[in-house]
Amino acid sequence: MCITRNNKMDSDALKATVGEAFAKQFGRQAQAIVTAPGRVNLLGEHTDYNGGFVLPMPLTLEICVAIGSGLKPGWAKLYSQNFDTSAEVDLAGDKADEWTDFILGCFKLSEQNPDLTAGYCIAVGSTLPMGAGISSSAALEVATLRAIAALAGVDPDPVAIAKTARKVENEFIGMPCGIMDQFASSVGTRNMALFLDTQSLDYELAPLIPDHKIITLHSGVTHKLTDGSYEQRVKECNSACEKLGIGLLRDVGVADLDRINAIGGVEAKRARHIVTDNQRVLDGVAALKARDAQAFGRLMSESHVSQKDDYEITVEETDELVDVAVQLGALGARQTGGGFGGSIVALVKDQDVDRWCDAMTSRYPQTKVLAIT
Ligand code: GAF
Repeated sequence: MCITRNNKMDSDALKATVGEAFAKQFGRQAQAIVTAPGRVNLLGEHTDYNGGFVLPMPLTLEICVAIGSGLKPGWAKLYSQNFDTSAEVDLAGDKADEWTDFILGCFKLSEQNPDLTAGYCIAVGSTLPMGAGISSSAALEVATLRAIAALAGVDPDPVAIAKTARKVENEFIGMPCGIMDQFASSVGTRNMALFLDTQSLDYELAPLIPDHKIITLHSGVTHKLTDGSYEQRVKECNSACEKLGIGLLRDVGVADLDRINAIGGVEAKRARHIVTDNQRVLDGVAALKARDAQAFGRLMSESHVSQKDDYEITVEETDELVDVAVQLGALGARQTGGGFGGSIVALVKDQDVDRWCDAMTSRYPQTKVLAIT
């Protein structure tokens, strides 16, 4: 049976356990406790730093941050409940290539301009696995920025939070990502797909298809974007733009495919993925509105092939899982997120969900169903 696959801990329960951990660790009550979700992306991969379209959806898996004042001026005392680890961070210091960098970056770049000469205590807990390609770092940034705002008594603008969280990644962490993950975490609504134009930041919520579920399945291969492959893709897209004489790959579309193919080399492949995945987002939104599960599933599977052949960000394990997912009855499936492992996402009819989950996880014991939405 497929009954315990979704994480049972909801936001309130997570907040309660992180609040307790905070009190135990720091001997005082937290002054604010907030959460932020991870996301699964349905269509439009690596399109965000090209000014394109994306279609992510927030998950019920979240990161929780509890915050309060501290005793050591100029320092944040941190505690990770999941890893039972403590750290002390100098708020005047630089990044240390640790998980604490995400929090430090938020303190430095938050629009609330927190007093960096004051002391802070922070406890972090999570139902969101790391390395699963479902945006644990964006969720940590959004939760930390929300916590800093809550401590200042401010109700922050979700779009501003998303922009600052991306800035933390780009300017403090040094990761040249787009805004999809931070936007989905800060602005998205549960159980709704978020159609975002990453250039204008115009967005629209689109309902999921009735009688079907979006299943997020961790492949068991840890996704890591720190080995330079992500930066490499960004550079290749920039190089494609130079060859095409345009500012952003957003400025070309499927009508320009002949021109794109003519530039040749790796740039043509990367650009082809971006323009076709942009188009798949537009077609996917239309399919959601028409409640056309067959069409949506087909777009998901086509997107996987494009990620595999043109963007070259899939791994053997996710390629196999996607193939088998469809053989076992999914209407479509694709690797989701930054790539090189992580999770796949599949569209499955309600009536097939239990059988499909059981078949996938018994055939591939290293996989785990993370969410059924
Ligand atoms: C990662 C990045 F952080 C996002 O901005 C996006 O580019 C994604 O990979 C790929 O679509 O999650």
